[in-house]
Amino acid sequence: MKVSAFIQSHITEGAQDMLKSEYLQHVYTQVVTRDPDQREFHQAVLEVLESLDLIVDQHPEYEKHGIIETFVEPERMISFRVPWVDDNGQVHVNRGYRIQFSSAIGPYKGGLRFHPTVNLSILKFLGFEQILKNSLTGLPMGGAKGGADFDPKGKSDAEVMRFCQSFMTELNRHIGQFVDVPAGDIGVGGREIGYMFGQYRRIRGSYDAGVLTGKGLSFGGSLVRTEATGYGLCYLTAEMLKAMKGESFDGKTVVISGSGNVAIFATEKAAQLGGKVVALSDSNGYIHDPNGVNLDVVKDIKLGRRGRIKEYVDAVPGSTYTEGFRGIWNVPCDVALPCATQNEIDEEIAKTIEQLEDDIVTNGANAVAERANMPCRPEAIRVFQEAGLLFAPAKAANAGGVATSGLEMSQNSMRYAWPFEEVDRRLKDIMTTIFHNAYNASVECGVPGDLVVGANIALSPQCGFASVEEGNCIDEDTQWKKIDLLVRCKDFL
Ligand code: NDP
Ligand code: 2IT
Repeated sequence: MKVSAFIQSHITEGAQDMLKSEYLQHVYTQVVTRDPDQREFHQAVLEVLESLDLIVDQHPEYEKHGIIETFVEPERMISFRVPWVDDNGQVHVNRGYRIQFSSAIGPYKGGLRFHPTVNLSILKFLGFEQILKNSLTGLPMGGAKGGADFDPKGKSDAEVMRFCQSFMTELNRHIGQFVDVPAGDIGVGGREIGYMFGQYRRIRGSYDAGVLTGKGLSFGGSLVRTEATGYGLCYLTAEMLKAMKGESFDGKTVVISGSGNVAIFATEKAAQLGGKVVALSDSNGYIHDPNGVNLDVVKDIKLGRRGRIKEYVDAVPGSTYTEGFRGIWNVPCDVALPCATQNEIDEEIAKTIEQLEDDIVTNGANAVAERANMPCRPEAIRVFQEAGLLFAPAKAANAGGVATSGLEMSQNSMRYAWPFEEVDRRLKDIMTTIFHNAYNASVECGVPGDLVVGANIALSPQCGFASVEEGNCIDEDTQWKKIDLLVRCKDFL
């Protein structure tokens, strides 16, 4: 047997173990065979296929229309060079990307990530999940993701500005308010969006406010967008606690990983809803403050000075700092909100969380809600579900960020800005609806309360059928006409 045939048969056998539908086995084998190194992408696809496995046999039309094959292949992948000059005049070259995954239900929409780990596998997984997440919001947005392997950490404002301008010099030709609307993600916040928006406006000579979201309030940004992902996570978690356990955040101890945009505003909302957040982290280590973290201090360090979380202990007596970011999950809690990055929680950490939550919780209302994208390994999710913990997957739990981006686009189109309370009310409504849609879908699939399945199933067929209704491939009749036309054209050449 040739090596490639051996690998192929190995992948096919693996797919047979994980999926019962032959159609989905075929799709998964094709995904892995095409891009064997894209592990994060395989993981994200497999999770969705495992959910679809529960319903796909009752829907032969999915296979007939090639819906799932269409779903897992991006419409377009753009990769480009990003040269920039540092403060010493030295030239550096990074690689930029935009994965335009699906525009079936609206313009491509999704964040930009600037982090040294950025590669095609990570951006494809993020873009793929974004399709489902965006459809869950009920707003007309397709799915995309982009970014660069650039590390903004330790760079001056001027260096970040030059990088963003160079990045947008290429990206501008691929985006537009009706085409593709990027926003922030890890390493891309208000500062970077501002620099990119300015460069877009300069190059295009046109004030297209709706081309980027997460903008500053003085140039078309929406109130609540900064807080939205963290707030939305807490709104959905609160609804999950209420609907599934008759509980609330009140009096609960909360641990949140990360200390970036999302973690900070999740901390704020969890505290407003009565929870006590006792630990936060960054990629170096974590702080533990048994009295509840002082958010003003955290905001000053992270948002004001772009410092490190360990500086917290200098300002707050009684708190401790421990090196190593994974140790945060040894801190006992009722509610765990992973807000840092993908695959931060493996099976071992999940068992620790489950054990610690068990030790201190007597009412059984303990919960894990993913705020980062795909922070939990599949084995970790199984540990939580088998232990009976409430579990909200990222696609549902962190949709508040992109939902509010959608509301920013609406306001830009109206040339009008809603007050804070109006946007916040809409965000809360959207998150509550997402929970109920996911929960109801889980019931319909015979796995009540499994929100992983619920979020994957709730609207994914709708995205697929939208592309079919729009003619996702040329039908036989059209194809023949086209060939006929080509033959006739050739006669004239
Ligand atoms: P930020 O860049 O503001 O913060 C990221 C945080 O995660 C920082 O504390 C960072 O620490 C930490 N972190 C990053 N990489 C690692 C790592 N490899 N190990 C441990 N910690 C790490 O990003 P956001 O808060 O915006 O994003 C956080 C997560 O939320 C991401 O998964 C993102 O995809 C997701 N998300 C973001 C949305 C948004 O609107 N911004 C919307 C929906 C999801 P350090 O400073 O040391 O790097
Ligand atoms: O992962 C995400 O949903 C985001 N980073 C936000 C995307 C957006 O377009 O607001």
